[in-house]
Amino acid sequence: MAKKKQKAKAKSRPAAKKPAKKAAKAAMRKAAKPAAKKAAPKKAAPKKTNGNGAYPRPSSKPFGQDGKALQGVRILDFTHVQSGPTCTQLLAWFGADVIKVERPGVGDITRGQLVDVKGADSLYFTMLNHNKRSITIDSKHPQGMRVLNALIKSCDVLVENFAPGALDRMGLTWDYIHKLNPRMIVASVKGFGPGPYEDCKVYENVAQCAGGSASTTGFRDGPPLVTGAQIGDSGTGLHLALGIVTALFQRNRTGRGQKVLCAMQDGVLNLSRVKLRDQQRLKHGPLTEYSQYGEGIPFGDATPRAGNDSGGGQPGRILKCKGWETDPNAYIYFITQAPVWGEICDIIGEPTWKTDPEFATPKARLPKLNQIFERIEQWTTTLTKFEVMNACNAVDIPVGPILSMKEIAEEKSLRDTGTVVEVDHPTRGKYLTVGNPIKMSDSISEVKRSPLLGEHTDEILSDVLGFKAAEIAEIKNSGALSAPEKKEKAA
Ligand code: CAO
Repeated sequence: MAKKKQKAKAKSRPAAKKPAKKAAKAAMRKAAKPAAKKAAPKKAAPKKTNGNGAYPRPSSKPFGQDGKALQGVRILDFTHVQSGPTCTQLLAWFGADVIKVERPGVGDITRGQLVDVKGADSLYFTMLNHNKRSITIDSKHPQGMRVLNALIKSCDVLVENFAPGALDRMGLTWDYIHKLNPRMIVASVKGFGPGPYEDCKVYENVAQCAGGSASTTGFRDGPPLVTGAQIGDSGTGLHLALGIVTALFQRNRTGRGQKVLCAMQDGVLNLSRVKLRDQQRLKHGPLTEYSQYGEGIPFGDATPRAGNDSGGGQPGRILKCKGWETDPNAYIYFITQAPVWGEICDIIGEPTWKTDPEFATPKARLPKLNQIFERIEQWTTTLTKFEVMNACNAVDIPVGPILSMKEIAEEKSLRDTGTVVEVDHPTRGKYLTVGNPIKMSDSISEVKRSPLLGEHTDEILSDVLGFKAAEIAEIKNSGALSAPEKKEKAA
């Protein structure tokens, strides 16, 4: 665990470990002392610091060969389903030792959800739990609690996304954990923050709806829509990971842990903030870049759904390309960005629109966006989406081909960068997954397969927690680590 490493470091660099507060007090005491009679000897120039202590010497090892960013950090991973596992998988990719605690015999419920290969862990599970170790513990069994206590003492962070109150019902309240390990960071995903809905259980689409995404997604004349990107689950997991590393950073200075809470509603709202921007702009007049303005349709009192209009104030639409009649993804996102209006006019064969006062300025174009995009679509339907992309990129017109998951899975450049990775698994064989999307030059992520249920129980008990063989036997015989059938046999 991190503790051992930090002790070793403290020996070799005591000055670097001196807490900032102590250092400041010492400096004040010195300053308060009466001036010495003799002139003080000239002090050596102070070491350059980053505000929290001296930097270590820059490593002499080549980049990518001096460990990983979160090496030495140990995570007690009490997460399940998607939001929490997204967070701990990221931390594991950055080098943290992530120990996933699962219920004996059952494990994370996703192991058995959307099963495609009979008898093997589902892709739902494997794709969210890479690089972790698994231990099974019944947290409601006294011997299970014995193991959990040992884990709490030896880990840096506990991450959980149980339903509200579940962790407390296990006896793992903040006060209990903080007393056992004052350095521990306790990080939670919940559906809602404190308030009227804090006790509600929440899944992805509930969060998308409660966080303002659904009301602003879809077409004006249709119902609210949820998006395929898991902004509620994975999005909140990402937010939580940032909260955890930030809390680890603060702990370097304060020496103590803290609670980190990410509510899914808040995470979705953070990702939908441009729509709250538009809500406030409504008070000052219509949202002129929305298609409905050009179509003469009045605005109501809330940010409307805007179809595929661009959110950045530059009109954009999804347009058909060659083959759209049979290929559901033969489309391209096209933005009529003002700085490249001239290039757009040339490429679609309407050079006179560059100077025609009816089309020359963004303001003049707003009421004619339907006409303009119909004309651009006449051009895009003559080419494939990739041909449109090549032609447009050559003159800096930003466009986005609508890539299917099939195309993404087969895209060579994504394989080359490790964003799409093939992983081998003992019970399901080879499968594709999304690797770490955050690339760091000195902390290279390798994707290792997800653990089988309880695969690392023994090694964690002995190597991490230091239980002796007799203690392990006692814990195991109690039934605290095994499925209920085994418990009956043991009893
Ligand atoms: N040993 C013993 N009991 C365990 C255990 C273990 N190792 N792991 C979990 N349990 C128990 C919990 O203690 C809880 O028991 P009680 O209700 O008696 O206290 C029980 O299992 C169920 O846990 P849960 O309430 O978290 O799970 P659920 O299936 O009922 O609800 C979910 C799932 C996701 C709706 C809920 O956990 C939740 O709202 N989480 C917060 C928001 C969130 O992350 N949502 C995203 C879900 S998709 O990523």
